This record gives sequence, C-alpha cells and structure tokens, in this order.
Amino acid sequence: MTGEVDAGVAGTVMDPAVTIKRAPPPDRLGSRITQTPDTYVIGHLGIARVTEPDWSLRVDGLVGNVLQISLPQLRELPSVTVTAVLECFGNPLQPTIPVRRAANVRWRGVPVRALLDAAGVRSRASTVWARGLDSGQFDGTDCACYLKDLPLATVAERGIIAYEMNGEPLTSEHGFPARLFVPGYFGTNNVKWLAGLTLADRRPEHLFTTRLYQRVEPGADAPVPVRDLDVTSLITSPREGQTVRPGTVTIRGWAWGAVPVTAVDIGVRDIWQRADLEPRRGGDFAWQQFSADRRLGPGDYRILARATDCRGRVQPQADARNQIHAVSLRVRGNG
Ligand SMILES: Nc1nc2c(c(=O)[nH]1)N[C@H]1C(S)=C(S)[C@@H](COP(=O)(O)O)O[C@H]1N2
Ligand SMILES: [Mo]
Repeated sequence: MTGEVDAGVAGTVMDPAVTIKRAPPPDRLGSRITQTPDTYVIGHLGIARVTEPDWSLRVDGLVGNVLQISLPQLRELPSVTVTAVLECFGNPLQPTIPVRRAANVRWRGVPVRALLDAAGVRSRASTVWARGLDSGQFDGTDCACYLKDLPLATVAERGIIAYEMNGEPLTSEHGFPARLFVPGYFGTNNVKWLAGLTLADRRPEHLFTTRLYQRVEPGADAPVPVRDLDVTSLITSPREGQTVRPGTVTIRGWAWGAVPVTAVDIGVRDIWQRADLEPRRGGDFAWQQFSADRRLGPGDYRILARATDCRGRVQPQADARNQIHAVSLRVRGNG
C-alpha cells in the first residue's frame, strides 16, 4: 500500500476472500448479452458489501475542485449505455494460462469525462488512480484497498462510472453501487466498489498497479500494465466433450479484442476454413459472432478457432493466455 491513498469507508464488510467466485464454462456464453448470473465474478480480496447511504465517490488529486458524489447525485447525471466485453486477464500469478472468463454486458453509467470536467483537471495530470473499497490479503500481501492506475486520456475518452449491468443495479459481486468500466480494457482495470478517482502525474506503487498484471509485449523489453484486450475467440457451440451425429455441425462463438476482429478461421484436422463473422458495430467494444458449418463423419475431433484483428494480430497457437480455443467433439452413429 502506498499510504497516500485513503483506505475504505469504515464499515465496509468483506465476505471471505474468494479469488474466483463464479466462472461459467464457454457453452453458457452462447447469448449475445451475457445474463448477470452467467457473468464470471472475480474478487481478489473477497466481495465487498457496501451500503448505499455510506457510499460516495470522491474525485481528487490534481483537480481544481474536489468532488464528492452520492449515488442519487450520480444517477441524476446524464448517462450512457454501452455494450462491451468484460474479460479477465487470468490469474496474475500464472499470466500465460488461458482462463476464458468473459462476458458481453450492457453497462449504464456516467461518462468519467463529465466528472473530470466538473472537477477541473490540472494540465499536469496524466493518470487516474481508481480505488475500490475492498481490503484484505492476496498472495500473502495485505492490501488496504484495491487500486489501479489508468491513462487519463483513455479514461476521459471512454471510461464510465457504471451503476447498472443488463438493466439492473450492479449486484454486490459486480461492484455495487458503482464501478469503473473502460471498454476495450482488461477486467482488472474495471475497479468495483469504486470509492475514489485521484488525478496524478505518476504511477502509484501497489500490488495491483506496479507488481501484478504487468507483461512484456511482443517487440518490447520492459513490462507494461495489462490494459488493451488481446485478440481472442471463444467457441460456445459445440461444447467441450459433446457427442453429435454425423452430418453438418455448426461451430459458433464470439470473437473480440481492443480493435475489431476481421477474420475467424476454424480448424478441423489441419484444414482451416474461414468462418462467417459479423462486423463490429460502431464505437462499441462488443463481441462479434462467428459461425461455420462443417460436415463431419464418425470420429474424434478437435475443433479450433483462431481470430485475427484489423492490426494483423493473430491468436497464438500455444503458450499464451489468448491461445486458440479448442473443443473436443465426438461424432458417433449413422448420419
Ligand atoms: N475492487 C476490485 N475491483 C476489481 C477486482 C477486485 O478484486 N477488486 N477484480 C478485477 C478483475 S481481475 C476482474 S476480471 C473484474 C471482474 O469483474 P466481475 O467480477 O464483475 O466479473 O473486476 C476487476 N475489478
Ligand atoms: Mo481478472
């Protein structure tokens, strides 16, 4: 902990630490909008139970006016609704293991830009420290809060203070009463139980800022925080281990990344075939559906999906958190 950031609101109750609270398998993710009960839950320090009267959001640091906003005040500000992917980077202690925890959610909230304008951000500010009310221990380190730092330009451009998920108030698990959400960024940045935004001109030292969730990107030598989503795809049908009759099998799923996905290829026994892929819509960071039909005779198969984005990035074959997704399929009987 830095000692420079206030700890949580007194009285915030932590549920016992659960690193993974819920992680539905890919075949639960077939619908375009992931229902809240099918949306994975991560709380490194546990789940914070915050009561509305105790809650407010503070905007401070390099600003002209410090703001303190209650939930009713937040709800009165003009809001936006965005459909966007929420995706977990994975266990920060095992950063190359794919976990495939993802969801496509309708978020409603207030653009961070509105609060920054009201606070009057000083020109020296380059970064936003976002603080959550959860506290506890992770990997042997005591944390007085959950903390992330994000580039001011991106937060101002598309960050929201989300207070609704799929048309309902956030549940405690997903960050009630409000969380930061930055479309196109990894889940780790979307601070739940948000209590403070501090404008600063440098990075804060913290377990979740400068120690965990760092990686060396291809062609670079210094680690950087994980922010932009990788190019990824997920097969939602067939499901892992499914048995089907011989004939036409439809392979379906979702592809996404920080920038639009332009192609998904389906691999069956070393034959790769381009899938149909819907384009990404407008400014949304929603996932894109792909589908492909393959005629399969009796046998055991591995079905692979590999996405490519508009910058030419391709999902790696192996040893990467976003390596191509594979499902095993058994085709049995007469067609
Ligand atoms: N305050 C707080 N925010 C947090 C976390 C956390 O442990 N504490 N976990 C992060 C991680 S790693 C992910 S993937 C997302 C998960 O959001 P969800 O639980 O709503 O699916 O929340 C992020 N925000
Ligand atoms: Mo995560």
